[in-house]
Amino acid sequence: MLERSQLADNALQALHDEDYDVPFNTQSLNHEGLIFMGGRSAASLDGDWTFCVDLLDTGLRQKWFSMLPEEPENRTEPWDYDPYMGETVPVPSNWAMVKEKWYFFEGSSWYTRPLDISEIDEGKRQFLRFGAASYDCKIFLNGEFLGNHYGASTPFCVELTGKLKPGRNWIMACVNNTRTRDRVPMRNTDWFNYGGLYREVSFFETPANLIRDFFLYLVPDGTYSRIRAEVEIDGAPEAPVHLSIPELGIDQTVPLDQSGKGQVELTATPELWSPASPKLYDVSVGFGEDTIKDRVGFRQVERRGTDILLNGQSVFLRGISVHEDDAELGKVTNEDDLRRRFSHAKELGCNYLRLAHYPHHERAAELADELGFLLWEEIPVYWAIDFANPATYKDAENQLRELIKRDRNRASVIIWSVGNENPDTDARLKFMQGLADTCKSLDPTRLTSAACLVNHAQNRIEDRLARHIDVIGLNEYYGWYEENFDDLVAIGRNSDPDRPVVISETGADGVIGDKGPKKGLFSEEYMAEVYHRQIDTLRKLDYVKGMSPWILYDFRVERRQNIFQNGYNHKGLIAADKRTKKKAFHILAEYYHQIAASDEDARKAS
Ligand code: GCB
Repeated sequence: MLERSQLADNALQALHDEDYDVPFNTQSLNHEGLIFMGGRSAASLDGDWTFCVDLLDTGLRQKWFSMLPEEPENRTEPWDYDPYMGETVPVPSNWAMVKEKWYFFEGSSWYTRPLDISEIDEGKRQFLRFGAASYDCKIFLNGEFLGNHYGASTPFCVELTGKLKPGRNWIMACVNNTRTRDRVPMRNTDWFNYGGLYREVSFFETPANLIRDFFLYLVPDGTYSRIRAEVEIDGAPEAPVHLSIPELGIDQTVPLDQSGKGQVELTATPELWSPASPKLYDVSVGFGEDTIKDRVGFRQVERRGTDILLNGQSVFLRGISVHEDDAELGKVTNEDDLRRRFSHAKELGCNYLRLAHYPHHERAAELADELGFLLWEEIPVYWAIDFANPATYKDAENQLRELIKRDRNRASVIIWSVGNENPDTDARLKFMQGLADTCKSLDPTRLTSAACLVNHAQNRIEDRLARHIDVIGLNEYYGWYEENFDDLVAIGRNSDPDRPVVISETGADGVIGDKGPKKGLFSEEYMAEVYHRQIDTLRKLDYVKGMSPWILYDFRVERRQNIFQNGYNHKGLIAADKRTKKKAFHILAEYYHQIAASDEDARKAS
C-alpha cells in the first residue's frame, strides 16, 4: 500500500501528466497471441461485471486498477471508483443498450470481475479470450497491466500463466470506444458506435506445449484431390503432431520444423462442400497432451475471366448485406438471431451474404458452413481512413490477420474484403494493396475484393485498386443518392472489366407503417420501384456475377436524423423488428428464386 506522501505525488501526477495512457497503448494483444479454439473446453466469464463509465480517463490517470479489494472503511485514500462493488452490467452487452444515460457515451469504461481458482496446475498454461471489445481494450489482472488490443470486432487472447494466485483473482478491462482519425474505422461511419465487451469472454487452460494455429484446405489446383494442413505449435516441437479425418481414412503425422511450424499435403477426394450440399468433415489434431477439433468443408473458389467458379462451376451470388445490429441488443448477437438471419436469407432465395462492414461473430461463419451459404467477410477500412499513417495500417492489417486466422477453415467464406468506398489516392492504393497481398499470403484459397469506385465523369467502373483484387465490388445507389437512373445503364455499357463485378450495395430507404410517407423518397413504394429498376438493369450486364443489396434489416445509426429516419437507416428489406417485410423483400425474392430455378435447370441439363 502506498504511503500518504506517495499518494500526494500520485494524485498530482494524475493531474499533470497528459501522457498517462502512453504506457498502456501497447497493442501487444494482437494476431500473434491468438489461439485456435476449436474443441477446447473453456469456462465462461459471461454474466455480471462491475461497471463504471469514465469520461475523463480518470481510471488510467489515477491507476484505478491498482486499488485493493478492501472494505471502504479501511481505505487510506479518497477514491473515485469502486471496482469491486457498485453497478453491474451483463457481459456480453453494449452499454448504450443497458441504460439510456449511456446511449451516446463514447470514452473509457471499466469492467471488473473476480476469477476464483481453487488450485493452480503448474504444468498448464492459463488464458483469457475476449470475443470482441469495442474498440481499445486494456486488460489488468490483480493490479498488473497485461496488455492492450485495438479493433472492435476481432478476438484476442491474454496469457495469465504465472500470474494467477490460488483463490480470488481480479480481472479488470478498460474499454474505450472513442472515435479517432487514425482508427479503423475512423470517426465517420454509417453504423452505430457501440462500445463495450459485447462478445463472450472465457477462461481456458492448455498444456505447456499447445497447438496455436491450424489451417486445413483443399489445394486449389483444379484436381480436387489434395488436402493441405498447416499447423503451428507453441512450445518445444519435440512430440509429433497428429492429424486425423476419420471419414476420409486420414491418420497422419505432420512433421514440425524448429520454429514449431509444420505442413503436410495428402491425397484425398472429399465430397465437395457447396450451398446445395454443405458437407463437413470432423477433424482433430493432437500434439502431446493438446488436442483441437474442427468441422471443415472442402471446396475450390476461383475467378476465371469475369466468372466466379465454385468447384469448377460458374456461380451467381444471390446475396444480401447484413450488419450486426439489433433494436434491443445492439451489436450483441446470439444463436437465435443468427439462425433467423439465415432463415430470412433462405426465404429471399439467397446463396450468399455480405457480412458488412467488420468481422461479425464467429458463429455466423460456422452456421453458414452448416446451412450452406457463401460469405463475404470484411474489415472496417471504411471511407476516409488515415491511409498515409503507418500506425493505421498496422491496426488494419492486424484486424485482417485476426479475422483470417479465426475463419480460414470455414468453407462458406469465399471473399475477404479489404475496404469499402475509399478515395482513389496513392496512399490508399498502397495501403489496400498491402492488405490484399496479406490475404493472399495467409490464404491461397479465397478471392479478395473491396467496394470500389465509379468514375462519375466518364460513367464507368474505374478504380486503380481493381487490378489488385479478384472481384470488383461496386456500391451503387442509382435511384437514390444518384438521381439519374440512366447513368447506371451508361456505366453498364461503358465498362469492360476484366474480372467479375459484384454489386456489393444498392437500395433505397423505405419507412413502413404510419411514420413513413405514402410516396416519394423514403416511402415503401419508391423503395420497391428502385428494386424493380435495379434488377431490370443489372440482369442485362453479363459481367455482374452477384449482388448483395443494402440491407436485410433496418439498423441503428447516429447520423440519420430526419423525420423519417429517427436514428435509423431504413434500407432494410425487413424493418428493425426483424419481422415486418417490406415490398422490396418480395421483389428481390422473386428475382432470386427465378435465377435459382434457371441455374438448377441448367445444372440438370448439363
Ligand atoms: C454506403 C455504405 C453503407 C451505408 C449505405 C447507405 O455506400 O457503404 O455503409 O450504410 O451506403 O445507406 O448510405
